[in-house]
Amino acid sequence: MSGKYTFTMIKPDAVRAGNIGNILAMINKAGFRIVAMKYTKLSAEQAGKFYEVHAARPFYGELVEFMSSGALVAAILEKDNAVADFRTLIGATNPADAADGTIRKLYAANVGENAVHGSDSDENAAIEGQFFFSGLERF
Ligand code: DAT
Ligand code: MG
Repeated sequence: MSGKYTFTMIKPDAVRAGNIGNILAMINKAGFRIVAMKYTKLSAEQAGKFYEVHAARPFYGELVEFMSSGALVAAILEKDNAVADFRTLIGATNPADAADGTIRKLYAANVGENAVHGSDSDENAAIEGQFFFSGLERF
């Protein structure tokens, strides 16, 4: 079982498609509480830093360009078993492989532009949350 917190972004493709409300409704319905949230945009440098672990991957340049291409919604979410349950809610990285009813199955176009981010561990959830939010921005 994972801990109580995870971190998410509603990515620029989903923002452009007008799906912020639909995705937040699914997050709420699945039982996550919003601890922190902001509507913001990353510079290429900031997106590069956020995805630094993927720097050696062939898609890194594309990923950084996409994640800095427009506004996104960043949030810290709370629920028992948050990391694992949120990964279940969003579905596989490639929407073609994502289960029916998942956020990526419903709203993602392809593996590169896949609508939402979800942390992959408690440790990364904490690091990613700190990237966007101070202690004063958490409730
Ligand atoms: P996830 O977002 O499901 O945790 P990841 O951490 O492996 O997936 O990759 C981070 C992001 O990088 C992913 O959401 C979209 C992009 N990405 C991953 N694999 C890709 C690929 N094969 N081609 C293009 N972009 C990819
Ligand atoms: Mg990941």
